[in-house]
Amino acid sequence: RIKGAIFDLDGVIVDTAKYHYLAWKWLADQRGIPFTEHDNERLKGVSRMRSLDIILEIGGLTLSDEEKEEMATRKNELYLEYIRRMDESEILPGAKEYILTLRDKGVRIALGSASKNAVFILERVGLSELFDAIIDGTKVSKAKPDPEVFLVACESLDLSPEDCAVFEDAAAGVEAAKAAGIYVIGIGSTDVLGDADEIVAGLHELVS
Ligand code: B16
Ligand code: MG
Repeated sequence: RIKGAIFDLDGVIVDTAKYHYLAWKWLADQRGIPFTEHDNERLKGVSRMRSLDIILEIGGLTLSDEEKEEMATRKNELYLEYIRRMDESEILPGAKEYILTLRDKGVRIALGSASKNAVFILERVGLSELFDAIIDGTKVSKAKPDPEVFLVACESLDLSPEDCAVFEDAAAGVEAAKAAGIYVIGIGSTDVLGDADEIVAGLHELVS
């Protein structure tokens, strides 16, 4: 029986991957980099800078740190244009219901996301109040698959990793949770989440 539940954001609570893709795609097109939705899978759960490195690698392009900084900032401006328009209709099926069920049982709730825009997104979709702790890309320095984000989430909930469970849709996130010694429920398909302790298609499957 778990005492704390740590949720990833993109791919678990909302589908912001489509907006990340549109923003990166626009920039990749500008640079003549062939970037597909299939490639976008590799960006899931990894930091903004790491995402840029992957895209540049696909294009075989080397940029200066300054140019990279500029490109990442531009990407975020484009991304913000999309997420600014989000509302509660974009919460993935079952996510809110499942979090409410856990809260009713006294389970403490945390967010464990790589995104620096996590607080803004939770506010847009009206879920911020349901979280006892929000650990995101602004609070940790080591990106998934490093366990830092999930370990800090456990600490913030005042619980040990053995008492918690992580809900993750990305391979990097599953790896991070495992490294933190936390039970992990993969959200999505078995081919990317093979290392998870359990796999479900979405949180709707867990709502009784
Ligand atoms: P930002 P998660 C991750 O969110 C996304 O999956 C990943 O694609 C993105 O690069 C990362 O956030 C950073 O996002 O540019 O908003 O800081 O899945 O960890 O909730
Ligand atoms: Mg994710």
